[in-house]
Amino acid sequence: MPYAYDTNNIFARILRGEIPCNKVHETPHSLAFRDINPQAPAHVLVIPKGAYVCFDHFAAEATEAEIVDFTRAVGQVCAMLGVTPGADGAGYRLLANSGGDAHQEVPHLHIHIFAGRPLGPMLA
Ligand code: D5M
Repeated sequence: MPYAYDTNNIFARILRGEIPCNKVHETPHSLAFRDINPQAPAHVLVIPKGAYVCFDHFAAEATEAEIVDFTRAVGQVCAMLGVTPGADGAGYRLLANSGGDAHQEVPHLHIHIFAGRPLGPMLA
């Protein structure tokens, strides 16, 4: 089934500059900004600039340039936040809610980066 992308979703509107965001990082194919409702001291969302609904849409249809750019952007943000794993116990959690059972609220692919405190065991 083809993916139906809602061009009026809130992240599409951020990408068009119609509403502001607290930008952390930008690359040719990706944008990172602070989550409006942070669940950790550092909570950043990384999105591709392309119109992809969810992770499997992106994985199937994004160009290799977009995939490399997006993957690197996530890593760059982790480095910028100073949370890459090290002897000090730092670390982070990545999450991409996709679809109804995962409670995806915004239908534009986004990777959550959570960091800045012990995050506890993985939730199902
Ligand atoms: O999570 C969607 C996330 O998007 C949720 O943590 C709030 C965040 N959000 C919603 N609107 C905004 C704006 N305008 N700026 C920043 N962050 C926002 P999901 O994974 O879809 O459940």
